[in-house]
Amino acid sequence: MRINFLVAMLLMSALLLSSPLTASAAPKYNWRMAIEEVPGSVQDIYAQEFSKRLAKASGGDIKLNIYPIGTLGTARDVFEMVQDGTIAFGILSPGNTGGFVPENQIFSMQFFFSDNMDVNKAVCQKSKALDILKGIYNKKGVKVLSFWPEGFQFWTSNRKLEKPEDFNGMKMRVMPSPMLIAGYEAYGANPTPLPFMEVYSGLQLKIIDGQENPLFAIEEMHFMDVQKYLTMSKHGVFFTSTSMSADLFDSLPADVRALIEETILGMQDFAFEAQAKLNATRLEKMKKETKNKFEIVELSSEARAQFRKASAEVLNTYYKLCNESEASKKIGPMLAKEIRAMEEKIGN
Ligand code: 6CS
Repeated sequence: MRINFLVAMLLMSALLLSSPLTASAAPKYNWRMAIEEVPGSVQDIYAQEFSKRLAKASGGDIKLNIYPIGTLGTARDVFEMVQDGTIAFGILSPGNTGGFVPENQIFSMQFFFSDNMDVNKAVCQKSKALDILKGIYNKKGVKVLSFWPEGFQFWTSNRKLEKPEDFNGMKMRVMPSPMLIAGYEAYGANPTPLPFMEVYSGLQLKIIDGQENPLFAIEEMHFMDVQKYLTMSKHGVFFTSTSMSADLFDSLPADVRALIEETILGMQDFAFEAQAKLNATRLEKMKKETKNKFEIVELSSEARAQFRKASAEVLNTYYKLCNESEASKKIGPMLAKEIRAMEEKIGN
């Protein structure tokens, strides 16, 4: 009798433990977040941390499910899914979305931002020009919670690139932004837009001769295995944004909106440190892995001045691509002024 009672108790506790009643309550907000990069990337590290912080700050009410590039489509597909609210969050980079928000193509200007990444970070965090840009995104259904840099852009190629003429006729892969195309046309190159996940095979099959990306991405996508040269050009900055469906954001209670915005603010330093660490360590990793076969080309300040000069006129293309919109005419000069003012404040 006593043994039967004990067995019954044990069975009951086992049932209780496996019962859904004892499982933690389901999150109130179960959202999808798509990133444009692969697991282990800067965007992935950011999204994982953002998800943890949102869950903690909301006491488990918010759950993010993260989808790396390819799992929900291309970067452009992801923009449209955030726009129509199919997914809640996306890390959306201007280089991929200039076709949707032409004014964001100012981010794709070469030799426009600062050589001091702290300046670029500070401008992302407080900028009247970028507030105008955020307003344009908002009208298109996308709430930009923050813009942030993922690192300087560098060239990889199968020919040595030391002056603008070296780009002559070169099939340079770019993200699908008309501004990026204009930037390389100014050097005489033959720019070729291609989705991120097709770049490795494009280089391998010699459909393209070169591409641009931050160091962390060059390493994790193994571009160094199918390219001869890495030019330390720092010709641009890879900027991205943490964005949300604007309709969804607006439909949320004020306290949830505030919690999301506070969490985003707290992510600023985290994002900056993540990109700095990954870019630094992966350059060393590449050198080791390729046994220094990936030739590193340093650009002299004279060479950079030549590229800078060839790039300057592309600013006019920016205005044209924006149909000479009033907003673009404000954003261009305002942003340039903010960058220079920040350089004066904290150095260049
Ligand atoms: O080159 C590209 O297409 C990609 N590069 C990075 C660093 N992130 C996403 C983007 O699509």
